[in-house]
Amino acid sequence: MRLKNKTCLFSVVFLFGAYRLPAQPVPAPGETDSNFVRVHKGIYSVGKKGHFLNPLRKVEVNDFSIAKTETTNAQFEKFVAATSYKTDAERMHNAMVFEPGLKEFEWIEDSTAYWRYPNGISRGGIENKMNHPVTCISYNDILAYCQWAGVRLPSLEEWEIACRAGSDGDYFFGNDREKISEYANIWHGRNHLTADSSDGYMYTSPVASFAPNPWGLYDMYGNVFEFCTGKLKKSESNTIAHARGGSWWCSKNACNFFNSYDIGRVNIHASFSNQGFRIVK
Ligand SMILES: [Ca+2]
Repeated sequence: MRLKNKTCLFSVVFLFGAYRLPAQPVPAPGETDSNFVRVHKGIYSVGKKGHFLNPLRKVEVNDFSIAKTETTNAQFEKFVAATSYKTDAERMHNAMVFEPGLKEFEWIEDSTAYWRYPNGISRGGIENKMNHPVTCISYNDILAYCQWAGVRLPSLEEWEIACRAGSDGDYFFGNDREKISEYANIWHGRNHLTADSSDGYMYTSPVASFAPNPWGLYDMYGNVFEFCTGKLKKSESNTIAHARGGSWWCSKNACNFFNSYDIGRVNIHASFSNQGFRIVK
């Protein structure tokens, strides 16, 4: 059921009671080392000269392994099957969904939407999309998944180091934005008033459908925004989380965050059909 239209890519919603997790996290099936890229301890350059939120600087990180792909519906389903976890969207009925015809940055709050029906029941489920990234899950839900799977999210810096793969331009492929279509599922339409499937996908695409970055990581730009841990400043509210890399919804004219430096902000209990995650261990 459609409730109301809202102009809010980054919504503010309310906090519900904490979900109690099983005491013993178990490894998520299918997550083997071949699905990860190892990044070595070292000092790396991140940020962009003159960028207000993400200025050019050096950061030091320890070794970490980051998933080659975004976490899929199939992987999230195993978590739910093992724990009977209820996502924020299922409990709060606050998920934000999209359909063509909406103005820029306008989304619809849909009480029927959650990860199995990421754009609402009327727009179909994920039965044939089990290899697509899971969406309509909140940062809060993702932390629960990570605890169960014995993994974690990348920090803002780790995500960018992995995304850049040693590059220092706006994109891991240089500064020519026109090449984005080789690497990312994004929105190519001038606006969101009419559908755009010109790259094969209007909503999410199966993970690894486009070319990877030089380190073998897929969908670092586009497909879904990827949540990261960390704050942009110490005073930032604990109800705000950050996500990077842009999504299928993002276009050149609206939220062109499919790059190596931009950082979005989202309430930790908000659920959108263009938000997902990849894991680190
Ligand atoms: Ca697309």
